[in-house]
Amino acid sequence: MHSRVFGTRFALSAAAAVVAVVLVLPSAAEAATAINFAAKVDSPSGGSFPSWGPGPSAIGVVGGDFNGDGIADVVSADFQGDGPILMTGKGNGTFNKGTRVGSAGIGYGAIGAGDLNGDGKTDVVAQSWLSIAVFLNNGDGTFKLGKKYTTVEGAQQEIIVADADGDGKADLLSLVPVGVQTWLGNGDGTFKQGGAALIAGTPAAFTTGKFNADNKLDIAVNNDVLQQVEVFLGNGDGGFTRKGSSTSGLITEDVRAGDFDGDGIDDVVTADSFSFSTTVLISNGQGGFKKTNRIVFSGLGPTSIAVADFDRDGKLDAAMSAVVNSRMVIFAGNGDGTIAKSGDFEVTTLPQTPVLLDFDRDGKTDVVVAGSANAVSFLKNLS
Ligand SMILES: [Ca+2]
Ligand SMILES: [Ca+2]
Ligand SMILES: [Ca+2]
Ligand SMILES: [Ca+2]
Repeated sequence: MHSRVFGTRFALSAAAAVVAVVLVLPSAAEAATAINFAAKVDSPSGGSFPSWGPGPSAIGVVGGDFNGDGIADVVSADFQGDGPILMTGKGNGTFNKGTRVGSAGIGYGAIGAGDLNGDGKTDVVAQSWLSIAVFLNNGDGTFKLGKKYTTVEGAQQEIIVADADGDGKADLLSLVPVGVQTWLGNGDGTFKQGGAALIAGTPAAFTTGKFNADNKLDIAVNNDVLQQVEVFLGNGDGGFTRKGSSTSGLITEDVRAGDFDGDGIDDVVTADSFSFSTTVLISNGQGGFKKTNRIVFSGLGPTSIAVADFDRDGKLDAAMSAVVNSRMVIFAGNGDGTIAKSGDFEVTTLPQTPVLLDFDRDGKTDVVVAGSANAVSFLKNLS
């Protein structure tokens, strides 16, 4: 069932690409901007990840310092392999060959990271069709397999580490067929099932964020059936209450929170897979949205998006993978809730989740992305 859904998504994306190429060539207005990146530098993974192509997960790679040397690393899902892969950073934007985080079985397409047992070391969690696996970090980039939990994925797999109930212990939020399930952390790397955010439709992706003025963790979920983003305000106990919603694009594969208009409340940006658009929905501060800013034909096959301030002007920017032509599309934020496409850069084939961190330690946020060519691409920020 899963591979049928995935196959359909990709086939339709590819078909839509042919139409879009014809339509997009004459116009693509690009803003003048100070944001710029060097040509890609690839590091081979040494394995066969990520081998899934587009579809199964909104977040298939995460960044962080997993071996405690102060240099940013990446952990990637290895969908057809036996557990996630760690590639440690060399500090110059290149990475060492991958090592397996642990053996948990195949089908883990979604990855999350955070300190799950409070020892100050960044742990890894992965979601497959039917389970969640925990990998506890020994501190040197080796891990011990923790408990596994039974679940069922949504339209995609996605798992995020966050403190949903505000008790200082990391919790897990994961996509399920009816929305997002909370797993409350016990503080020792184990979890118990908590509240949920339920939607009428099929959830394809979600993001954590701050969608009203209180300090309880909120989330926004993309509903693939209604083609809209739905905001759920946190109850403070790991459960959520649905508030507003607004239309995103056609088959949105990813949604991320970020404050694009500088009012202190998160907005959302979506990668609209089948409409080839990128949509910013501006929050009203009460869990709803008040304005839509959409860039049409933003990229060929948007599949995943992430946010950061690339040029350090205090205005949030974004990077989006375009899977059909293997480009990383960069958007410059104007600070008023609008964004403009500032360029796109060649990356490895079938690029998935952009990871935005300072990988070469020059103080500027770079882009790293994994694709289907057994490599990660590094785009050095020259802004
Ligand atoms: Ca490191
Ligand atoms: Ca907690
Ligand atoms: Ca805002
Ligand atoms: Ca900026």
